[in-house]
Amino acid sequence: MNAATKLGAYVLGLAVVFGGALGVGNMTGPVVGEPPAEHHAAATKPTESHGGHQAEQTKNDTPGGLQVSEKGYTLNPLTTLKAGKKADFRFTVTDAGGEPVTDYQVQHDKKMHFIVVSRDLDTFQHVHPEMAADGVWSVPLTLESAGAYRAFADFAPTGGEALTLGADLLVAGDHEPKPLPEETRTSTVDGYEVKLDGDLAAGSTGKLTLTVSKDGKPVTDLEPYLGAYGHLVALRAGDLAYLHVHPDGEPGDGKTKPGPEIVFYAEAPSAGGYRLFLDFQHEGKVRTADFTLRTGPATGAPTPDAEPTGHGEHSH
Ligand SMILES: [Cu+2]
Repeated sequence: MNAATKLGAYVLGLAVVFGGALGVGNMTGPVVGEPPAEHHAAATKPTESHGGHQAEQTKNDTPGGLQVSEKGYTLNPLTTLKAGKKADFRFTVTDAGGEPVTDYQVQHDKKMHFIVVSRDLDTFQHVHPEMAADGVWSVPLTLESAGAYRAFADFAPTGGEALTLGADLLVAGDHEPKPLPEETRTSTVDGYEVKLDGDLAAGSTGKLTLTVSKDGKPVTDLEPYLGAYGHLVALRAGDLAYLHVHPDGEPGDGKTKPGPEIVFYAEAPSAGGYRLFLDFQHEGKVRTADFTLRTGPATGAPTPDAEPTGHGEHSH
């Protein structure tokens, strides 16, 4: 048992945040967690207001995903990948005693969310490994090109708090890194167009609205994917820190519509460039839209595009 575990506070964090362990706030723990699904109600705690979560998120502002080892838990990649070759990528998470962790809580329908991005933030994959009885996780993975990648393991050990650990994966060969794209607020994928409204603000919570359309028509029948209509992962350019992101509402709560808008609240730990990746499901298939935002320094004033009410409720 991790001595640092502060279960009470942590449980709050668990309830609300979005998947991706976005740990702004070590103590809060990152999280994944819209608490939707009845079927894992035992693992996650009852829902709780976003306001409640925000209140408790102020203790420590070190973002998640920056460390390979944190709070006694360590991410250990066991496989070296070759460019363009699909392989069974294996890893463990070990505890303070060096033993592989085998007991995990379910967050967003899964015990492990595994995200791999190229270090230049050009490519993104969000996959769900399977764990063997000995605690070794594995997932088929292809990294198309050579270069440096960052892998994030987003999980919560049973009895511990949610964590996002990050490890570098290096793929041998020639590599041409891409510069961070200019600010991009529209993303096209498989005939879908996703538009991003709202802004990230350093040090306060901003509202981000993603609007999905297809062939020029709003998509109003998005399908729940891992307990939400969309999953947003946001990473800071320069060090790939995870942002704290959580969705506004969830399928079946009586007020959240299945599109065309998906609303998130996110807080940027600093001014700078960010890449955002949205997973959404429609007609049985999950697709990823990507965006680039640049945020200015904290001003204490509402960001220009933020809606007064949403912003007020969520700032702190
Ligand atoms: Cu996941």
